[in-house]
Amino acid sequence: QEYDIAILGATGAVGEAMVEVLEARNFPVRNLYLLASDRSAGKVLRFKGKSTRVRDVEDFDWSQVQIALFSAGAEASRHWAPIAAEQGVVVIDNTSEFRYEYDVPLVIPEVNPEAIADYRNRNIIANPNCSTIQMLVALKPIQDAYGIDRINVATYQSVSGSGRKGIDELAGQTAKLLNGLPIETKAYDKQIAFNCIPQIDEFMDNGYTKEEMKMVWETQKILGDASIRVNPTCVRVSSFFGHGEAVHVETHQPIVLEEAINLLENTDGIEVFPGNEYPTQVTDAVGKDHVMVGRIREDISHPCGLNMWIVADNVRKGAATNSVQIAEKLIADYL
Ligand code: A2P
Ligand code: 11C
Repeated sequence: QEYDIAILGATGAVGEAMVEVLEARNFPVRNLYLLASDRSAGKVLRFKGKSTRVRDVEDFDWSQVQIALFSAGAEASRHWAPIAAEQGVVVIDNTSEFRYEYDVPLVIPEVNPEAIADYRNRNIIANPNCSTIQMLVALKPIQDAYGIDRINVATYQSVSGSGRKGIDELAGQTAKLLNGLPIETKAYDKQIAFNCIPQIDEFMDNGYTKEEMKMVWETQKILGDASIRVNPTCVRVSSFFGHGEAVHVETHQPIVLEEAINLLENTDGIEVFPGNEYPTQVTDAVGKDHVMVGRIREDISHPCGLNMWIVADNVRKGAATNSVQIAEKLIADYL
């Protein structure tokens, strides 16, 4: 069986990856509708060798599709998701708009695929934040075997997490600085070229950023355990694609290092880099659909601690691929 699919935000960094991933994974697409704002209506993208015109979402008849992948920002999701859902479309939403609502499932297919069943509540499934997705794919086997008490995490996140404006800002500033020209800052409050910025998204009342609190809220919701303590610091670094994370996890049961490595090696969606080998964003993760883990070692300061370095392509596994994998499970088990 084939499905009619819409992508809202098709001209964005994630939207374009959604088109690529649908094609690469051979998703059974009958008709693909590419939607964006009137700014880019008429632009042409390629899908399976054919040119496909981008349409203005304002003119779209949602009853033509069964599944829609949304990545056009929280405001667009707030407006369009209920309208599409009302017409019977299952919306897989990559924004933070519905993630924390109790009746909307928040899904990583390798971690909590069973939650997809709750799409029936509102015809909406939320796709988690990229930083949460790669961390929990790697930590799920640890949670199952030892029980997680606490997670300390520092992230190293590329500018593509901010969409096209982040990519353009890093490229523009880098070129200007290398040519001795003055730079402008628009996407970020401080210079991002050749720099690291310890702020992603806005500050909350508790002094954490929203990106950091997303990692707390989403970890507890997805693992179904509000007692898991998460202590994050999120940092934007001057790479274009791929996020890295230094994760220090504390478990209820003592960890046997070799056993933990073995568990990770035998989990779908994870590639372990053994010993002193390690993945990096640019050399290993970009363009890949799985999560890479290296530097796995015991915490020398804690009896139940394990350290690891987790890397993934934030635009693919952190966004587009995860959404398409949700759609794959949805059609296999429910539609
Ligand atoms: P457009 O090209 O028309 O601006 P990114 O996060 O990479 O910047 O991409 C954002 C995506 O979301 C783009 O495809 C953009 O389309 C789309 N978008 C943003 N706001 C809206 C809106 N109000 N309605 C429809 N699409 C939107
Ligand atoms: C970033 N994680 O790297 C963000 C982007 O809630 O889906 C994704 C924001 C989100 O900037």
